[in-house]
Amino acid sequence: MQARRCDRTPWDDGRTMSNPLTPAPAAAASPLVRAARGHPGASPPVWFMRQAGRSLPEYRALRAGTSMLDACRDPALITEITLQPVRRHCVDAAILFSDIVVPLVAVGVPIDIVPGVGPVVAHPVRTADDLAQLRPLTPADVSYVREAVRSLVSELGRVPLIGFAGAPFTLASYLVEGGPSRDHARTKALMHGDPGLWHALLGRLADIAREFLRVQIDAGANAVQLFDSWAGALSLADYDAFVLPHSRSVLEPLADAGVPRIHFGVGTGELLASMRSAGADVVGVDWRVPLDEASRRLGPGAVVQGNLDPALLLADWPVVERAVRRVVAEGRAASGHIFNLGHGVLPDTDPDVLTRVVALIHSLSDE
Ligand code: 1CP
Repeated sequence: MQARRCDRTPWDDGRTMSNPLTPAPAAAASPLVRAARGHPGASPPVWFMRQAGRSLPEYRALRAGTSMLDACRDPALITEITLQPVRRHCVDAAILFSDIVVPLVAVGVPIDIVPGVGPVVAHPVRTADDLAQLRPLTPADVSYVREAVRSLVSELGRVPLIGFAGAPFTLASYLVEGGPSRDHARTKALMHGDPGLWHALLGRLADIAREFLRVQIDAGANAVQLFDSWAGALSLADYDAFVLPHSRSVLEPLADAGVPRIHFGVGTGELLASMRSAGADVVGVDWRVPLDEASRRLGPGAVVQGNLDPALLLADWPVVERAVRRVVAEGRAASGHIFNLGHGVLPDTDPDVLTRVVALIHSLSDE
């Protein structure tokens, strides 16, 4: 199985590496990694959250008859599904096909991923006894992830692979609620009602998330993203007191791992500066705050990722093109910009529009 070489990649367009003496593997010197380090090129590197998944007919065909969790434990399937959007769209990064609950399932938490719903937990975690069941993750628990990352790194060549994990708060929300939640009410009630148990739970989830990221980095992932998708449900005061220390304990110890760390959440306009202080190199921004305003809130030297509203991809092309150009222009206010959506690709998205967005962004370096 060979990743198709896209006809034209940002590596071939005449840009020069500012430090040609560094003997880094090609993926580690890619536009994505360079932008994350604050060395932007003429146009931003681009990938899409949920680029592997239901918008692709080849994904739906491959997944037919296999449950989501079984797919996440099969190195050959992980590899193929991860490569599909890279071949099709010529994006500047692959993201590992997995799920944020995979390491929890791997340590024995009874979770199923229900089609059309998401992760459902058979026995929600709400007491000290429940917490006692949550054991640490060891690399052997996720050997299929290590194997998939190794095979992907060799298939992808100079296209970087992004590994990921769920942040402690977002993982806790699924464990405490028992599944997807709109208001995260039980989670907030536990946070305020039993802060001791809350911090113990988040501490344990932070250890699991950090170990899961380390497995992926050790196997060759070129960047990692910490998804705190539901952090925007919190006030700044609650985020700072109950969540930030634990996200920091995931991200900070990985500083010396040598790969950029991206930290993303939805609806986090009020939390951006705090999220940056958790220690990531790049802060992901949803579509609610323009990237120039997000850069101002983040402070000097910040690198941003985002932030096209995924719903706009369902509009006519002139609307999409105008919005893409606006996001790229606003991203220039930051010290680096990785183009992405403000959240994941919606299942009804026409994949040809995604391909066209990538081509448009790559063409901007010629203007
Ligand atoms: O039946 C199916 O096909 C399952 C749908 C699906 C897919 C394709 C789920 C269930 N997870 C995934 C893959 C997935 N999950 C990826 C793949 C890599 C890529 O981006 O291409 C990633 C990065 C995730 C991470 C994830 N899972 C997050 C964080 C990102 C985000 O979208 O905010 C979250 C919150 C989850 C939980 C989850 N898993 C699946 C669903 C439908 C959900 C969300 C449920 C909810 O609304 O709470």
